[in-house]
Amino acid sequence: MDAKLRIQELIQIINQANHDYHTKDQPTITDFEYDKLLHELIDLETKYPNYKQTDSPSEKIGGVVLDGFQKVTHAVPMMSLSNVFNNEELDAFDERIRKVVQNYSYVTELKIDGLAVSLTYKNGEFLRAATRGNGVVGEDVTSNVKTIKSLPLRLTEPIDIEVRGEIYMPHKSFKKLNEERLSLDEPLFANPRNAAAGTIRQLDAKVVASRNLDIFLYTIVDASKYVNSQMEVLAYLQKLGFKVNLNYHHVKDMDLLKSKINEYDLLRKKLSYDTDGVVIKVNEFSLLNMIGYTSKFPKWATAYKFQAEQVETILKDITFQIGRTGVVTPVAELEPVLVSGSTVSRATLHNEDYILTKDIRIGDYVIVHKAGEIIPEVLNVVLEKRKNQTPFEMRSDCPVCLFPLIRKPGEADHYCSNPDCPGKNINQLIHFSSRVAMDIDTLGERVVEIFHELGYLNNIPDIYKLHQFKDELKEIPGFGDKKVDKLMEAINNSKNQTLDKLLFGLGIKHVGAKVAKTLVKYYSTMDELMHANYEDLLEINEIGEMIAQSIVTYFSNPTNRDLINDLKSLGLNMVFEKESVLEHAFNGKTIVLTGKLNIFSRDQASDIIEKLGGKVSSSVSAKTDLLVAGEDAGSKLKKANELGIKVIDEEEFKVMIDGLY
Ligand code: 1X8
Repeated sequence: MDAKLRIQELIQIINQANHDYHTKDQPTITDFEYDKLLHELIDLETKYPNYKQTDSPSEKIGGVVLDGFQKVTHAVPMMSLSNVFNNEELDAFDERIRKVVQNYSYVTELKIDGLAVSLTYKNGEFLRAATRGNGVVGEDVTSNVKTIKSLPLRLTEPIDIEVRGEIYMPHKSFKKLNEERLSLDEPLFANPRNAAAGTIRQLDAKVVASRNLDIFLYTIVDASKYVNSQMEVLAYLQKLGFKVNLNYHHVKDMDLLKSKINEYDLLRKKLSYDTDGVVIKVNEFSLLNMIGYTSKFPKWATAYKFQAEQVETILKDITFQIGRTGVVTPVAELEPVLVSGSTVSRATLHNEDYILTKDIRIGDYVIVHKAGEIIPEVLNVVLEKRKNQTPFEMRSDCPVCLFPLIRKPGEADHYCSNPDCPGKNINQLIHFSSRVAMDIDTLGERVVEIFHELGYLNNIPDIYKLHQFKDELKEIPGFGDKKVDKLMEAINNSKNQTLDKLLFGLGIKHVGAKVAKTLVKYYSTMDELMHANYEDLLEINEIGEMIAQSIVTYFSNPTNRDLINDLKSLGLNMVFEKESVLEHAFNGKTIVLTGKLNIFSRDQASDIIEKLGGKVSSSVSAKTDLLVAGEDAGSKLKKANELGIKVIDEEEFKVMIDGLY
């Protein structure tokens, strides 16, 4: 078959399969068949780029990397909605409408907790997506929105139309993303809405494609050009191929409206995405202008807001847990309850101050929720239900080794004072060998615990001495020749692990996976980092006072220095092999950014400099090689001139990196 025809045919089949799966939730082909067809299409498009079509599903893979986002002025502003929180306020909303018009009905729809976008189609083809922004001016996020699987790139009719809806992150994708971030010691997104908003502002569309955002459409701009009511809008959007949330109802009186709202409140707990209320709109378009608008909201619509998911339960006990840094954390032992879809029986209480400030006591009724939809947390106490519980007192000794706990001035955490605490050590070992750190396959949590119990593993260097006990290990029930040999090989291989993974594995406070990666770019050997001083560390953009202090404190401790020296003599890699950095003028140079940049954001400019092998510093000194001065540059520009340091403006900067980013 002719390639052009086959491409057209494949696009048609795959788009239909996409629509069946992502929009209608009724798959018609298997994942395997889908992947096969998509591969065939991508192969053909690579061979015959001229035949690539604008609505090709291969467009959804991402690939565009932007410098920033263009501003978009909305032809019709994107308004927000007024809120009501109870039935009295809902009645008041209805009465204001009833004063103006009589024969009207309402449409109820779920309020999706995501971010609003406006999509423009021309001749039925997807042209542009813009965020709400401040309602008047938003940002062009077309290449990111294009990656959303349920979004049609071509409508079923060749019309010009602008539609609006909500982009959201389903719970499953959110959980996966946060679990990944947790394992990398990166800050968690507080909720799916923040995660969706953060994702849509990613510059790399491939990252967006990997995070599985989705979209529900609910409005047409200038809808009365096409249809006469909101019920018809929802039907027409579906006909055009859009994904519409099907939990909508046409309601004709207030009693029915209120009982529907109660139904929605039960329903939303079972859904796979966040909703924060019910949107209530007058259905008949002919009445809307009569009811009118305030400066911010339409008067013919409102949002009935739900209470956030918080659950009451009994705090049965407060126990204590030691982590890999030696911090002892109080943990709430709860009467198990269902919170945001899973049973919670333990929750963090953070530290002594958290408990005392909220006056949390054993035996109290407490309110729990899931921070970032993952970490169960006690929010507060139901004081009305308190009987005669005794106030909390922080434990004074380590739950594992019984050494005294110490709390340093200015810190909220309690530490075990035993430098060789077995509780701390075992958690350190588990972290060190984990996949995200040294990645020692088969040396998982359970194996570490067994070896520790039997006295073979007490600290990190012991891992690299295990081979001395190979014969003994093979005698442990469940181990045997093969398993031990495999473990020895994995341990040996881990000696060549990259320096950033080793650094992360050491468990230095505040040095997560990302910080470790940054550090090795500036200090490419362990020795250099060990001798780095506080001021030098602070020169690095991403390193703040807390991290810098923590690194200096760690390496000034003789126990830690001995540990590093041990690991060095055991043959661990202590050098970071730079990936072949382009030989660019920025390579090895210390560069300062100042003033207002217009083409790049600060973060982008810093990123680019670092990718080209330069260091970004925040202050001008004799060590500075180059100053990039944006608009209204002030004291740093003056100082650079005084020191005779080379200064370029943003345009020159752009020229210097042109073609590279
Ligand atoms: C915001 C939202 C609306 C709808 C659903 N979710 C939202 N977040 C809807 O109409 N179904 S309408 C809206 C707005 O007008 N600001």
